[in-house]
Amino acid sequence: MPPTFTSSTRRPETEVFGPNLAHLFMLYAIREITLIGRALLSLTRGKLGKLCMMKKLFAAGVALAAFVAVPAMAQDFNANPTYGTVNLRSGFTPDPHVVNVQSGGSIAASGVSSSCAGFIANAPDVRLNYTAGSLPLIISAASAADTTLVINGPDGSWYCDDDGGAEGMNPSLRFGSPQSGQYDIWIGTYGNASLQAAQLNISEVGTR
Ligand SMILES: [Ca+2]
Repeated sequence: MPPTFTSSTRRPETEVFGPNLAHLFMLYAIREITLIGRALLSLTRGKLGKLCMMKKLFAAGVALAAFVAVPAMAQDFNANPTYGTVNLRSGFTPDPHVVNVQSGGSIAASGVSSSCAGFIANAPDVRLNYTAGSLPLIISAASAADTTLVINGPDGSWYCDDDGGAEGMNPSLRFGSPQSGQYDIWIGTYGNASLQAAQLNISEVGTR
């Protein structure tokens, strides 16, 4: 039996498929008007348009940089150190060089590395610009509180200690053959974010 169209499956008479010259001409006209409009816009906007695009690209770049940078590191070793910069050349006197600081901050040092302890600030507490000789470099803290050390060395590596110092729960880091360059130093408070009075000692003598 041949198929038959019922009223519900029959295409309506008004719906036309295939080429329709009037329709094509209208599309063509719309396309031309759009192109002319765009050309006029770009002429009038000129440098402003370019500036807007550069701003957008810059914003996108900043957003991407932030996205890349944030998970990598909270500590900012480019920030100005809270308790100043120290410039020392091997053989300096007096030894130790002492800087009075407040340990601690709101950031868990474990974010730097799982081997780091305590709470530290974002900006370094002290920056040491060191010119090495043949002596070791010992960086330690002394405090009545339990303090920690986090150091970003000239090689870009992170060094941490909690209780390796001479007394109590003081931290100490010893560089046997230290590199010359920038040491960014954070003194942390172990276990909580409180600020505690502490002494940072920079020395070339002693064992720890
Ligand atoms: Ca400690």
